[in-house]
Amino acid sequence: MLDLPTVLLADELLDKAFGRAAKATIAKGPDRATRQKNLAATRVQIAGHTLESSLRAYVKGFPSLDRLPPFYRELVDILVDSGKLKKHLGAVDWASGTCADLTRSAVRRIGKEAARHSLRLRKEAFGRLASVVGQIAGDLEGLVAARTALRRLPVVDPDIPTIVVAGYPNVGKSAFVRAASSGRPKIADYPFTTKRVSIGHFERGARRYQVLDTPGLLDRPMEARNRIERQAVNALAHLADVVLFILDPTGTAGYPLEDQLRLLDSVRATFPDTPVVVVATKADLAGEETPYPQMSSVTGDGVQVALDLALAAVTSRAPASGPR
Ligand SMILES: Nc1nc2c(ncn2[C@@H]2O[C@H](COP(=O)(O)OP(=O)(O)O)[C@@H](O)[C@H]2O)c(=O)[nH]1
Ligand SMILES: [Mg+2]
Repeated sequence: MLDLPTVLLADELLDKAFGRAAKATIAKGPDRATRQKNLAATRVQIAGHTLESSLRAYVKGFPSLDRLPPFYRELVDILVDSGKLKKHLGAVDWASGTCADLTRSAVRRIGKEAARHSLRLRKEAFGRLASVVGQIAGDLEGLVAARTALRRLPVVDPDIPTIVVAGYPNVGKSAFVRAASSGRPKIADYPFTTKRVSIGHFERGARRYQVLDTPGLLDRPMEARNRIERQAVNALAHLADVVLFILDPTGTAGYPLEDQLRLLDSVRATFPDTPVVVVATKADLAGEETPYPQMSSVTGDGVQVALDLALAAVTSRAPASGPR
């Protein structure tokens, strides 16, 4: 979801900058001495500019965490220490400016001094640039790690209405998301658990909706959650316009109906501002009676009705009362 710049480590960045500089082999000038000075100045300029602009692009390319949608902000907070990230970006910004200053003064000196000093001055400038980049080597490593973590965020659209599916394991949540989706649900990494989130889309008229299956988060009593999982649930609360709670009254999931109803209460308490719609699934199999509408993801019966009920709950909600 986040389009982040590729960040090079210190050595890679220096290789790139000095490699580009080395490609400059001829410089203009009326005589040999001037050409020698110009070549040294050009090399310093190329190396310095490459470093300055690459580092500046890293700083600009990282999203301002404050401007992310709340769902992502909450997840980013789990994945990276935003205080550290700010420090890394600050250091890289400093290095970018310092490379620019060093380059300017080195080029000026090469211009002022005799041609026989050009080579030495160029080497000194390269040494200083390398030293500046070396000082932020750890910060670049931090950015590379943050980028790796942030790229694993699930691609959800925080702006389209979202149905979040809940219920015990094996009740048929994934089967429902598949049955409800017009295409194949996308499977995305779910950074805070070993599970993977699946995201399906469907249309009603001109409007697009997404259905989200979040294994490991809304399939167990909330008390069993660790801090990170609780934060992930909080992130979901920003996203969910409605929770569709799936009951399996057939016993095939291995959880008694009584336990499932207790989880339902817990989910309701977790999302006090979000409507929760309940459906009973696996209607193609024999099961206990429940007062809830029935569906089967195998035959497809009742799947559209379940979606309609969920959407009716979304649209009837007063927009100002939501967690957004
Ligand atoms: N007969 C029947 N089986 C279903 C239905 N929905 C899911 N299942 C089966 O129940 C098992 C668990 O389904 P799954 O979607 O993986 O459950 P999840 O853990 O809640 O995501 C799988 O073997 C599915 O094929 C249904 O409507 N009818
Ligand atoms: Mg599943």
